[in-house]
Amino acid sequence: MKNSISLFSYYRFTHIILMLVVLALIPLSSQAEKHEFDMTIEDTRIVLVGNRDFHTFAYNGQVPAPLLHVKEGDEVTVNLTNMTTLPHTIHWHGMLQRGTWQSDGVPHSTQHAVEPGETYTYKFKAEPSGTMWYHCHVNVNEHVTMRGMWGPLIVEPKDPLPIEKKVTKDYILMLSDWASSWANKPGEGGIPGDVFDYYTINAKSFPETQPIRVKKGDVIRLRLVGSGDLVHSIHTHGHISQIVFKDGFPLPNPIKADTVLVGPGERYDVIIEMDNPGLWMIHDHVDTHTTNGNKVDGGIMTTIEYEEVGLDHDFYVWKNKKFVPDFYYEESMKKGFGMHNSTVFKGELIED
Ligand SMILES: [Cu+2]
Repeated sequence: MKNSISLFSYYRFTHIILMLVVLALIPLSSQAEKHEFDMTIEDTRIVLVGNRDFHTFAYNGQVPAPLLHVKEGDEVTVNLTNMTTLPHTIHWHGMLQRGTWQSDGVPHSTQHAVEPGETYTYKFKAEPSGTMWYHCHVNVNEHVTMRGMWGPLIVEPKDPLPIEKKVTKDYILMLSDWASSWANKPGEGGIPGDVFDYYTINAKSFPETQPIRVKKGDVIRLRLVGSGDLVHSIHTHGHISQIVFKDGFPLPNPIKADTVLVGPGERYDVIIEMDNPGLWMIHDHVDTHTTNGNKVDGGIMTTIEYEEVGLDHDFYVWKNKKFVPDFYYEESMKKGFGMHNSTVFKGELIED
């Protein structure tokens, strides 16, 4: 009798322990995480190409701004400190801000702009998922278009699509346009009639952009972000691009294309199978966007480099190029969730 009771309590005990373990593990995968990031804005000088520099108002002193990588449903808190001499904000482009409209970052509408020396805290839930971005909402024409106030916000979906799971390399390409007449006149510019004469991917013009290095069998995802003022027509040679997401939302049927139009504010996620070894151009098909200060070649251009074919071809422009990883945040994207600063994008601090 005594034995059967102790056996019964033993089973009950192990059952309870097992249930507790299961209960603890199940929500772990779906549980919302809390992230808190401190961010500054600093007067910074960056170089687009050659000696073409620009005075920027840089989040954490870099252009593009740091990668914010979170999961759908996570709670995000960002303490923003303005160390420049002009007011700024952060608008979290694409976030629904349900119940948190005062974190939408729009001066005169949701908050007072963050004055020099002040700190403002943004708090919101990361929804919906997808390729999002963040940018200042004060004098957008100047601050976003030609002062580099933009960065990527990637919200991973709870349930990724089967095609997303095939991706082996993930790249972020933020497209911008710059009018050099305002390069060193902070607080001015961004007016009708501005003549844009520099065009960039992640704030660099060809030949200062970097190659996309792949091998046969890779499946790459290009997250194209229209962070400037013009429409860009991104053409990939030798491959079929599948447009899978528009502004973070999955398309009911992915569109096959070789050219993708990206307008201001828009995002397109393009998934491409690397099935054709070679050296292949990716460029803006708006011809004027492949110039630097009115000179060809330049602007929005890069190359897909397959390791199978090597770089040792006398015609290849980037034959001896110094390779800088993480230019497309591809290394930062592997680091898991959080805020990732990148030395690649760091500018030179401008002291008063
Ligand atoms: Cu601003």
